[in-house]
Amino acid sequence: MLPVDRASVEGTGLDTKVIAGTPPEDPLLAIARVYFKIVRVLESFDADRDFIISKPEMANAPAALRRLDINRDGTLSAEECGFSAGASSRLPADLVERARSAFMRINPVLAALDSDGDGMISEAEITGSVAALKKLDRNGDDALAPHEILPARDVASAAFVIVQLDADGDGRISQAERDAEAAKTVRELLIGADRNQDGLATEEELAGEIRLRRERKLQFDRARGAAGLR
Ligand SMILES: [Ca+2]
Ligand SMILES: [Ca+2]
Ligand SMILES: [Ca+2]
Ligand SMILES: [Ca+2]
Repeated sequence: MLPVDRASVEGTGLDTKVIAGTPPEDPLLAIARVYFKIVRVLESFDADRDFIISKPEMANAPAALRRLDINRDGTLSAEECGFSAGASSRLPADLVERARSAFMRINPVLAALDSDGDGMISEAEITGSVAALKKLDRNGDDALAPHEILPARDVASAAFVIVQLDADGDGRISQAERDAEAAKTVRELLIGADRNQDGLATEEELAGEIRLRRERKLQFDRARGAAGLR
């Protein structure tokens, strides 16, 4: 598709600049640039740095993963995959542990590679990485584009809430954890998420509630716009 508009058709003089054939940039590309640096596994896969994992780059995944094994123990820890607790090493150890496990779980490429979900990529999982990556290729074009690699926003937001508040580390927010001071700003969200009112909000329930609220807000904004109340 060529971006042709009135100005590029009418002869308006010799200084007219005609820009043609530049495809619109994938809006996810800007996010991918940052994301590939965080999830170092992706940076290691992406040899030509176009933020797409091509078929040959997928085929080379085991070798690319082995390069990340800094301590040469044959497995990749979350840290070797790019996890970092940040500069403030004063964070409580249990919070760092929850963040580490969320890092391996919510980043689709890491979740796919860590097939047994133990938070590390073993030698066997490195060997099986080509097949694991293929499962992420939803549109079957033999390449992984940013839309197939980036985590779903609602899932990431829910995981963030769990990491912050899940004091006993069971992956859910209990009533007691909900009543804690730290939960003050999201208490209403947690109560809303607990649909069956068993006093527990799971990561899945939370992601659903966040998605629902975002959709409702979108609808509200649209209705307001349609009514000329912008
Ligand atoms: Ca690439
Ligand atoms: Ca290692
Ligand atoms: Ca594993
Ligand atoms: Ca694809």
